[in-house]
Amino acid sequence: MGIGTVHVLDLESGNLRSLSNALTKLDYEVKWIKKPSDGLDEAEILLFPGVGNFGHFVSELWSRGFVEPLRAYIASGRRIMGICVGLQALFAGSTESPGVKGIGIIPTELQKFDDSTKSVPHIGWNSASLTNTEDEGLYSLCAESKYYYVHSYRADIEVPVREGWTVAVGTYNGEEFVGAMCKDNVFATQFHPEKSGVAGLRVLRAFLQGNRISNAQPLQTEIVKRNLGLTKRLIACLDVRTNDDGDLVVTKGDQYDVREKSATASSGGKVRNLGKPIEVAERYYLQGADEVTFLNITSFRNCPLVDTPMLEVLRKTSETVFVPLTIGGGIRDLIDPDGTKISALDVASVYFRSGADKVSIGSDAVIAAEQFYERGQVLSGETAMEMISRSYGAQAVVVSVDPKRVYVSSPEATKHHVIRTSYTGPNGEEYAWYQCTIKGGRELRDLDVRQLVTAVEKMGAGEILLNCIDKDGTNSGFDLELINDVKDAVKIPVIASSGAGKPEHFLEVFEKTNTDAALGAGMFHRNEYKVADVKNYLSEHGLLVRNEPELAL
Ligand code: 1PR
Repeated sequence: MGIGTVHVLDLESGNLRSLSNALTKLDYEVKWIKKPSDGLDEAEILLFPGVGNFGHFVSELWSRGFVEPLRAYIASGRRIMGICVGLQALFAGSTESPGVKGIGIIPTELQKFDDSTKSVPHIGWNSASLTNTEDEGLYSLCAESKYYYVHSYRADIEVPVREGWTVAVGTYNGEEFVGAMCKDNVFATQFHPEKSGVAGLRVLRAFLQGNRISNAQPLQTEIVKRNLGLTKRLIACLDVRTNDDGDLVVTKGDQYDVREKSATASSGGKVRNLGKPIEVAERYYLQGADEVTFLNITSFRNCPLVDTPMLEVLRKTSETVFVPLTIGGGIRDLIDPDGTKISALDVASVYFRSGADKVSIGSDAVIAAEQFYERGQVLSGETAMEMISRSYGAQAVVVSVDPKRVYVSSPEATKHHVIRTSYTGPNGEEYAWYQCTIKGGRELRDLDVRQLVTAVEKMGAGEILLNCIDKDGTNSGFDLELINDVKDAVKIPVIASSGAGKPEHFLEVFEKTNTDAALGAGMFHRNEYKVADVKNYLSEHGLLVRNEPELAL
């Protein structure tokens, strides 16, 4: 028996499992409301979560007859908390979906972030700071904490403040936005408290308990100023597969070869075993990882979807790990061994329902991009990326890229986009292009990385996970030339991956490229460094990172 009951609006959008896990962790029992007659009348505390596209979400509210009952609920004085698009739906509308009316208790529209100087969507850990010195603190929001955001449209603070709302602000490269806001019985956060580690759980708990000014943080302008803005995001990645004994293990390759090298040792030739996925993920969460990514690296071998062991890994991990989880490997149209066809959208839905916040698409994205060019750069509307981002939002779709360097003597020697490289090729070549691969690097394709990333951005990808086969597992640092080239080509955030061997490599990639996030694997799996070591190092060198000062709830 929990300590209380909370009603949660369920419009089947995105990952409600994480919210439910967070509420279970806080000892609350969840009652789902799919239609107004599901108990909205008797609700005393209502959570109103939303993800994805404003128009899609708000149209669902209208078509299920929720708008008037929600207005009545709010007017009754009972507590309600909007989350992400749940906050946005309280506004009159959004330029994301012209003509679609929101609930409208704040008479202004959301605007898109300016993407001329920064990546959009705004993804990652940012502040929600009370900047009005009269404010006494709000539902445990802490000036020193960071919260997880993912959105492309922002609510301006001016109108809510004028309308008497208490507003906690975030800033993203000079643009301010509402991070959280409160007036009487209505509280809303643009960030995801259920994905914001301990800091987010504290906010959720304070709201559930009705402690509006609990743990009030005296406003210290210096702390607020120092902590403003988006942090550099650090991601721990777990390549997962079944080993020769049939166990699901975290592994790590050298340039994608995950088998032990020594043929004489007893372990020679076997799949490297670096731990159990759920335990390893929890360890990185506790060390301060901003996100955890699982890549099911042998996904191209068919097995029935419902038996995919990664589903259980996600379910269990999401019970204890309260930061975003990405799952990659096998996100494409599938045919189960019994002949049942399952669309990529349905595959993704199964993963979201099991606790994933994002899906990462590798091979299927390359094939889709090739077809996009064959059609003369025309969208089909039917690729996995397009379908998943239409239903769940672009932020839920990551494209994982596995490129290999190809050296050429001059730009004319290839039809592909080349870079001039300072690491010359084996025959002194000064130019290189990056060739896309599929099936974990096993198959080379006639497509360069720039063609791929520009095509998938058009198809609705929200983020690029940029691996590099040449650098993978080498501990020699990231391929800065590749990262700069890709950053140059797209507006969506890029995660630098492959080659991290020590904290200095993370500092280098953040200083010498505009990457939005960086990912490490081997150096963490081998216990050479903890995630916190990297964060401390970056912080000592003046970079803004998320370092939760207090881990106890
Ligand atoms: O093609 O959609 O089924 O997805 C398969 C996914 O599995 C892709 O994302 C692909 O990158 C990944 N994958 C396939 N084979 C391998 C392999 O290693 N044999 N792993 C593989 C790719 C890349 C990173 C790695 C970093 C950092 N792993 O996630 O962890 O390179 O490593 P490091 O810091 O130790 O250098 P699909």
